[in-house]
Amino acid sequence: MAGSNNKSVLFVCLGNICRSPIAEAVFRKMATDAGVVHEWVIDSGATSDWNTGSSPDARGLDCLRTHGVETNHRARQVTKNDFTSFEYILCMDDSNLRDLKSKASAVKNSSAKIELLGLYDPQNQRIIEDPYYGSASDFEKVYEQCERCCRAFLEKNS
Ligand code: WE7
Repeated sequence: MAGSNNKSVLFVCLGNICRSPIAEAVFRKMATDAGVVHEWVIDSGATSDWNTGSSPDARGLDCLRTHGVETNHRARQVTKNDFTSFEYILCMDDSNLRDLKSKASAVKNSSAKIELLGLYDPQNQRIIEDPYYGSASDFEKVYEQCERCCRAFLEKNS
C-alpha cells in the first residue's frame, strides 16, 4: 500500500494487460536505474475487472523483453482505496480519464491527482492509444510514449 512517506504512482488503462503494465515496468526500471526506486510505491491497475489475475499481453511482454525491461505484474482493478493512497493516478486516454473521475466521485476524500500520462510527453502526444487490436509496432509506440513520459514524470518528481 502507498504510505505517506513515499511518492506513489498508479498507472491505469482499460484492462491492465497492455498499456499500464508497460508504463509500470518502464517507470520501475527507470527509478531503479536512477537509484530512487526505494522512494516510490509503483503499481498499475484497470478501470474494468475483465482481466483480473491475467498476465500482461504477450505482445507487450515481447516488447518489454526487447528493451530489457522485466515485469511479473498480474492485472487488478482499481479500488476505492487507490484514490486515497496514491498521490498520482496516471492513465492513457480520455475514456480512462472519464472512468477514473467517475470512480473518484464515489470515494470519500479522494486525493489522488488523476491525469493523462501523456501530459508529461515532451513531444506532446497526449493520448496513448489502446494497442489491443493493433500490431507489434503499436506496442512499440506505446513503449516509446511510456518511456518519454515516465522520464519526464520522474524528473519532475525528483
Ligand atoms: C480490451 C482492450 C484491452 C478493448 N485489453 N480488452 Cl473485450 C473487453 C471488454 C471490456 C473490458 C476489457 Cl479489458 C476487454 C478486453 C483488454 N486493451 N481493448 N478490449 C477494446 C478496444 C476497442 C473497442 C472495444 C474494446 C472492448
